[in-house]
Amino acid sequence: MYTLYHFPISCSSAVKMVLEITGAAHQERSVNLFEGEQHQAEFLAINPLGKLPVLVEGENVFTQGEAILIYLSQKHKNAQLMPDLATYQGMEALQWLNFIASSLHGHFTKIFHPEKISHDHQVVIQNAEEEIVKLLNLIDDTLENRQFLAGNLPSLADLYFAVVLGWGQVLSFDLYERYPHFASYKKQLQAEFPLSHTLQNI
Ligand SMILES: N[C@@H](CCC(=O)N[C@@H](CS)C(=O)NCC(=O)O)C(=O)O
Repeated sequence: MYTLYHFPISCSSAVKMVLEITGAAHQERSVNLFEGEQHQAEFLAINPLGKLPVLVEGENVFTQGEAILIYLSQKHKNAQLMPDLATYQGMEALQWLNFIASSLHGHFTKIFHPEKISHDHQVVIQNAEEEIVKLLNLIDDTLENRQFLAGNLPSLADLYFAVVLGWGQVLSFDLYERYPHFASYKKQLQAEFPLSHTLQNI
């Protein structure tokens, strides 16, 4: 039995999707990021960085979302959420996962918390959005020729990107109007994983 520390709309939703898809037994502990529960002593005792997601399995406490996702994909191989990592396809899926979880998510974090970078919030937000646009352009170009980020099979990178698509409202433009492939991509992804309630509602 896993325990996921989770807040809907946060990146812990990618882990939630994987738990739903694999059918792994799990329970949730809610950490309300809007109410600042991630900074309370009770949660900091579990993850001193005050970040979601956290996955607990028995005595083990796992942090860092990307690592958790890869761990679960390897433990629950039947779900086929990552190709064999020691292959070209596996490496490509890993690259995309890192692109989304680190580069793209990183720029969104600046928009969510501009105060951590500079008192000039507008400049931080504008610069971050410029970087996000470059990365989204690359994703949209990629989806011109393939169904999913790493090819014609979905992977963890797509589940993480689905979560990021849910953050579009913080941008100054409509994601689905600007990027012609995103709406059909999301539909195809949802069709691949009907068991994930979280993905269906993103
Ligand atoms: N990649 C890092 C960062 C994850 C992250 O940024 N989590 C966000 C939610 S999407 C969070 O918990 N933010 C709370 C905060 O920064 O106060 C990790 O997995 O620990």
